[in-house]
Amino acid sequence: MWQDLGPVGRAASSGGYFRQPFDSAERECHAWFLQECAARGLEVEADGNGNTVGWWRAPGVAEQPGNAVLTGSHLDSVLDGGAYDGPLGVVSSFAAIDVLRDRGFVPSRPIGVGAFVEEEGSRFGLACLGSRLMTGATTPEQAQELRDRNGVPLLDAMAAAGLEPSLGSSALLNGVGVFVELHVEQGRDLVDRGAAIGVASEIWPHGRFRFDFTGEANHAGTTRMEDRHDPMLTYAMTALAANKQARLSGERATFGRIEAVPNGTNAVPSRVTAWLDARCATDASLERMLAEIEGLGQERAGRDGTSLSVTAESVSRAVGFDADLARRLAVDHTGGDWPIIATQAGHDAGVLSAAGIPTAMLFVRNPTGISHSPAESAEIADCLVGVEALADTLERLAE
Ligand code: HGY
Ligand code: MN
Ligand code: MN
Repeated sequence: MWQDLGPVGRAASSGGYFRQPFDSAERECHAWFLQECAARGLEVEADGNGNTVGWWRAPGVAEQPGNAVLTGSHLDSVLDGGAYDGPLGVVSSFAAIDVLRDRGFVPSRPIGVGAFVEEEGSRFGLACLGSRLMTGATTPEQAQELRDRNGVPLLDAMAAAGLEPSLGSSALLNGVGVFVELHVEQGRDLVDRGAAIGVASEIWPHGRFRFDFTGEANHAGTTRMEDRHDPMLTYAMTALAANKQARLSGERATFGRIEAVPNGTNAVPSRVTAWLDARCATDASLERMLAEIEGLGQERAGRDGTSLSVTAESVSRAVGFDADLARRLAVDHTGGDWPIIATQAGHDAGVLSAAGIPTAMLFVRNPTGISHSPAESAEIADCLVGVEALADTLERLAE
């Protein structure tokens, strides 16, 4: 399975992945998903948001409400992303079902493998769009306002990919009693602990905020420095202030995306738009950090004679996973209990947990801890341990 997915959407230059939702590479991943479901006789169900689940219902499995076990992850990637973030969870879910069948295990509950769409928000800007629509955390009205960087509306992108979107409506979670997502670790906690598998305790609150710096376009040569209203300067000082705030509080602030208008070489820009990704230990500290950074930006704008407006584009509140479930899944394994660790990375599991579905995450060790980069990695041995761990977990949940 890993080799089949490997070439899909991979850039020859960087080795990174471009699997943005509803584009050809991501749709090829989706077709692969459907093939793997068919190969295992899983019954495929899709919703109007682009999410899909393949169900394993052993013969005679009673369909009591709230007793289904859902696993899976996402197939879309960030721009120039790694191979594992998302797909490792989906491939491992199919492999775990194969392991359970090899063991002769017959689940007394339905087991589903899910593929959630646009988890990264890398095309339409809202993280976990598919699972947010599925749980109602985002309304269809909000979602249909979303556009990609070329101005293509979400519904047009879905239709262009051959889908018949019906945003918001989803029966995929009906009857789901528990969700468990396996994911490559995006950090070095497991490396430092010498553990191959970890269980998530919480997801830090985090958000994406668009900073619009407006100045005055002018000639790069004839305009004296003291006569300028240069938004690039206000942006630069705000980025440095954000970095300092995060270092002081031991939290996270990143400006990774920027657009300058008109982006000319010999002109002071009229406008600079930059996106801040901020992640903090609590909701309150996230709000505080944003206020600090915006305040420092406004102060600098005052000195530069520019203006700044900040718009929250995607906010994910703190997620505390079900502690009893985490402990139940983490203990009593050959080789010892799995560590229960926090993460600063958002996941569909966070959205389902916030919607009240008992949810757990399994992390697989990433030797470098690097993610959202072509350098993201995981050892095949650890990935295979992850498959066994997911199979054990599904067995505990579905027996
Ligand atoms: O950005 C995140 O936290 C996640 O990887 N989507
Ligand atoms: Mn990611
Ligand atoms: Mn992910």
